[in-house]
Formats: sequence, C-alpha cells, structure tokens
Amino acid sequence: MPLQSDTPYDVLIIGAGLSGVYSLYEIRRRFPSWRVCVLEAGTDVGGVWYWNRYPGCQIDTESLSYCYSFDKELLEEWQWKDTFAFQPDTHQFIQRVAEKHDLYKYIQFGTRVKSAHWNEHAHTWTFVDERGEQYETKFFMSCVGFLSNPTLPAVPGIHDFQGQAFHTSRWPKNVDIHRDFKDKRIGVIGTGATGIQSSTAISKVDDIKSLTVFQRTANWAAPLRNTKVSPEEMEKIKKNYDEVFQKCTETPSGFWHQADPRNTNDVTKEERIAFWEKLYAESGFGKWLGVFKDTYTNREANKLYSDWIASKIREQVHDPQTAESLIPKDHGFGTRRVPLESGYFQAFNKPHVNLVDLKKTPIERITSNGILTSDGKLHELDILVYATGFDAITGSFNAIDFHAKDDRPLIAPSSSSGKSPPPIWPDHRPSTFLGIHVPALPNTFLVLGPHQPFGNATRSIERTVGVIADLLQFCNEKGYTYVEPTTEAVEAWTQHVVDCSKGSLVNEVDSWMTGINANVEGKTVRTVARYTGSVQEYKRQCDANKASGYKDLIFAKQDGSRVV
Ligand code: NA7
Repeated sequence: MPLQSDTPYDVLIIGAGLSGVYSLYEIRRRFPSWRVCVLEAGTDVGGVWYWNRYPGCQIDTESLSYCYSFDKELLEEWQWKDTFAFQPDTHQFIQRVAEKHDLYKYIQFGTRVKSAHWNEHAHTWTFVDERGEQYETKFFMSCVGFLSNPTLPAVPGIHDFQGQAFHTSRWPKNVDIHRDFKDKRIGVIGTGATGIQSSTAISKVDDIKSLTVFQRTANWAAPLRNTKVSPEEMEKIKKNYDEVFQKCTETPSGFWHQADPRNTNDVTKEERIAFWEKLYAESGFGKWLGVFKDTYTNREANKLYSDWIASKIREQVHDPQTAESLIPKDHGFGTRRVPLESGYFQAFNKPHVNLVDLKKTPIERITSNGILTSDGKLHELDILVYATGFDAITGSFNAIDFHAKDDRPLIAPSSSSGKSPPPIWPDHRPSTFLGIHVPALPNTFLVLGPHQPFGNATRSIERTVGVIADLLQFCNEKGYTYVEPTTEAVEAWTQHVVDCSKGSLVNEVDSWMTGINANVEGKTVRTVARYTGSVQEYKRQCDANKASGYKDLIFAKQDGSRVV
C-alpha cells in the first residue's frame, strides 16, 4: 500500500534497521497523533541484519548487551540460542519488535530513496524514490546505517566472470552453501570481519572442492568463543539484563567490556602475559577492548600485545609461511576493527583451503573462470564471493542526491569542478553537531551518524533517538518548524571529535573507520568518523544542550520568524 500522501508527514524515516525500527517505535509512542512513515529499500525490517545473510554471519557483541533494552516484556519472552546470535536470530528479534508494536504498517518496503530536496519556504523536505514517487515531510530522521552501501573491488574484468558471483551483503536467498557449494571451487576476496566469518563457514563444508581466500591486508583476529545458551543460563540472563544495560552506560563505548586501568608496563612480564591469557580464554571483545589502557596509544605497548597475539596465530597455523602471511605486519592489533573468529586460522590447515597473499601477488584481473594474479597464476573458480566491504559511513548518505539549503550537495567527489555550490562534507569529511545535526540540512536528525560515539550500536541508537524525540517535543511545544545547528556549534563539536581522537594509533591506519576505501572515488583522505570521547561525555553534552534551551540550535517558525 503506498504511503505517500498530499499533506506532509510529520516525521519521515529512511531505513528500517535497528535505528529505523526504534525511531519509529519511539516517535509513535511520544507523538501518537503524528503522521510518520518509514521508507526501506529491502523487503523486511532488519537493516544490516536483513542484508547480511552470508553464511557464518554472527554478532560479535554479546546479544544480551546488543539487543534493544526498552521492552522488558519482550526480553522476558525472548530466548537467545547463542551468546553471540547468528544473523537469523538477531533478524528475528528485530522482526518480533516490529510485529509486537504493530510497526509494519508504517513501513514502505522496496523503496530506495534517490534524492532529497529542501523546501525553504515550506520548511519541509521532499524525498524522491527510484520510481519517481515523492514524499514530503516536516522532519527527517536518517537511519541509513553506516555499513549499508556495499562496494566491489576496483579491479579489471569484474564483469567477465562467468560463474556465480555476489557480494556478501547481497548473498542470494536461494544459495545454500551445504547444497550449492558441493564440489565447487570457491574464491573469497576480502579478510575483514565479513570475509573471516564467511570463509570460516565455507571452509567447514567438507564437500567443497576448494576454498581460496584472497587477502590484501592481513587482519588481526581473535577467538570469539561462542557458546549455546542453555535454558538455565537464559533464566540468569533475564535476571541480569538491567545490570548489563546499566554497565553499558558506565563503560566508555557502551560495550560490556572496558579497558583495564593499568598501563602495560605497570605490571611484570609474567603478570602481563597471565592477564592477556585470561582475556584470550574469555569470550567476546575483552581481548580487544579490555586490554591495558595504553594499548592503542603507546606504540611499544601495542607492539608487545601484537607480538603476543601473533604467537597465538602461529600456534594455530601449521604451515609457517601461511602463518606469516596471516599475521599483519603493517598495523598493530586493534588499530582496525578486530574481527572475532571461530576457527578462521585453523581453516588454513585443511588441504582444500588456500591463502593467496595479494600483497605479494596482486590481482591482475578477474577472468571468465577465475582470478589472475601478478605471478601469472590463474586461480580457477566456480563461485566468487566479494567480502570487500562498504562505502562506509558517508557512503550511505552519498547514495542519496541531497539538495540541501541553497541547493548544496552533501558530498561531492574531490574532482568536482567547483561550479555547483560547495558540498557540506567535502572529501567525505563529516561536520556535525553531536553527530545528530548537519549544517545546511535543517530539520534533519542522524541516528547512528558520523561523530556519534564509537561503540555498542544499539545502546547508541536508544540514547540518540531519545535526544531527538526530546528536541521534537520542544519544537512541537514552541511551534518551531525549522531547526538547524549554529556554525559555531558544528565547528566546536567537529573539532572536539578530532581532538578526542588525537594520540590514537587508529588514526595512523587506513580502514573504513578512518574513512579510506580505495574502491570509492574520493575516499583517500583519512577522517575521524566516530566520536571516541566517552559515551558519558557524549550524554553530558546532549543533556547540556537540552538544559540550555538548545542554545546551539537555530529555530524558526512557519511565518518566517527566526528564534535565536
Ligand atoms: P571491511 O572490514 O572493510 O573489509 C573489506 C575487505 O575487503 C578487506 O580485507 C579489504 O582489504 C578487502 N578488499 C577491498 N577491496 C579489495 C580489492 N580491490 N582487492 C582485494 N581486497 C579488497 O568490510 P567487512 O564487510 O569485512 O566488515 C565491515 C564491518 O562490518 C566490520 O568491521 C564489522 O563492524 C561489521 P584491505 O583491508 O582494504 O586491504
């Protein structure tokens, strides 16, 4: 049923993932008489948990700290099968929330938004989908996620391949590795979190002919150690939810884990190793986020820990040459997002699993029947899986052609001729206030946007949506139809985000977290995309903004009167 109508929506939400579903729930709860609509490109709710159906896809944050916290009744009913839920379970959880709260009727699926136009006189936005349908709204909540725009490798011959080929986040619904991969030669390009999970799952299918993993940058990974959740444990989890969510408000990133207050050299070598062994034996992100507090700011500390993790990789991989290829040499542990693995390194001990080190022999081209590397070798393949990541963070916004205030584009390639008005985020460099407001995008609120705290996404979503709903209530009570951040507030917040990241070794490494993607034109300049001050400081600043009567925002009424 088309939802578009002649009168503007009060709130239009783009995206029905974790952010969009919670935004919809909260707007419906706080403003029951408002007209609200969600536009979603997929055919169901779930966002990344809808799109990423590849084998082995699994959350690596404990599900009990990642799930929505707002519905106690649902948490009482819900049974997690795994400590770290596989994709279908997380997806079902989001579906259950949408069903239980009768949210589906507000969501229009199969609708990919292509452009957005600001209407200065009406104080509204008009969005246009790929069919040309228009949707006008007073307020816009962007729930587009930061990993929603998949990218294929910029290598020649990509269209020549005659076998089946797909990106992990567009895994065909009808492809089942146990049925369709039998006797097949499979290639996986990419060794990020997705490549590591999918390669591991494929390697466990005994009747494939071969799996070849094409690795450009070796990636640090550490054991996930998932366990099945027994009925007794589930009862304990249900009793602990409040405590877990409370703890997530106290850690800097909203995860359950937080850094140890000691520096690496505060303890003896024996104590240090005993501590690392303990973390390594535990499940989850502790071995990334629970380490000594100087691990990601002190080069020597980082090297000590990286060397120790490298020794763990060597212990698992029988062939020394393969082990050395799998150990990153160009960046330290934890300076990129650390994937948690469940048998990835051991997979290379199987006779039918091969590693191609693209640093030594880069891809020359993709051919009709495989991948040709620079050493002249043709790696013949029947199926090619692209685990090559996303046009992360800004890419989700760049997929929409924004005509903001004064017709400004949001992002433009760095090669832009300069004839059109200047982009708001030149060179994919975000500028925001609190990661929620963007200059020249009035009446727009980002959920999970750039410059929001690094960390547990769902905790961040629940917090941010609350901040936005409070502001909408303020506008409603005052009759404001226009809201935009001041230039000073944007400059100050953007600088604060940069300042907080200073001294972090993460800044020295290319990755989607620092805004680099060689497959995307113009994504060559490192940026600071996430706020690494603490969740507590972020909350304090949001609270202070509200308590000040929103002094960092500019408001106006429909009659044109401006409120300063
Ligand atoms: P990532 O982490 O961006 O990983 C993409 C991988 O694909 C990475 O290993 C890339 O190598 C590789 N890649 C990309 N382009 C190429 C080309 N042209 N040739 C060879 N290899 C290439 O994406 P994921 O989907 O794994 O994970 C994204 C996030 O989702 C993850 O961090 C979690 O938060 C969930 P590179 O490292 O660039 O050399």
